[in-house]
Amino acid sequence: MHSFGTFTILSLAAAATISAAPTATTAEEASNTVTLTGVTHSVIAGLGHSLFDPDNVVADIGDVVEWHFLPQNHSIAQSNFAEPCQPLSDGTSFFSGFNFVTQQNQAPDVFQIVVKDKNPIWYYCPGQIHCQEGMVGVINQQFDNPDFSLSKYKELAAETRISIVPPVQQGGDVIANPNPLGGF
Ligand SMILES: *[C@@H]1O[C@H](CO)[C@@H](O)[C@H](O)[C@H]1NC(C)=O
Ligand SMILES: [Cu+2]
Repeated sequence: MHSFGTFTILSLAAAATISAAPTATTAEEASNTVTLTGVTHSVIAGLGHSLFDPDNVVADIGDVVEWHFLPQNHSIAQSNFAEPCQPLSDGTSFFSGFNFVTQQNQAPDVFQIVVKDKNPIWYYCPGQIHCQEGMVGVINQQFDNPDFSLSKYKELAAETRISIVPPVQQGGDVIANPNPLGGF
């Protein structure tokens, strides 16, 4: 019994090491909690070097938001409104990892998330000083509340000194581009 306990602890340690590696929520897992609508919103990451286009997306629950990556080394990470350029403090931020490096044209892979509720989703590129330069975006901004606008979020982002890269890739899927012309 005692040695079994030791074995269990070792197994848990091994499992903990594995789960620290990048993981992804699949659309299949997501569809357990929301019904997918089949609608995809494409966003270009890296337009004019460091912008998102469109940077303001209105999506329904069950829609997919899909980022396509232009040169050179961009990434997608979730923040809250008041603290741009850094991940959520509760560790739940989605983060695509830096998996889209390309010197020209768009990267072969895209990043997808499923919209699970109608709350605003604020996000940024944690590469270099892109967030400070305005590489930020929102899904489902509340347009009737000017205190929480995308332009205000950009102002707050420009005032930060550095960007923080989230520690864990999670909360979405990195997949081969299913929609090469999406967003272009
Ligand atoms: C992309 O940027 C990230 C964050 O700065 C860095 O860790 C990574 O090495 C970069 N990748 C390449 C290929 O430059
Ligand atoms: Cu970037």
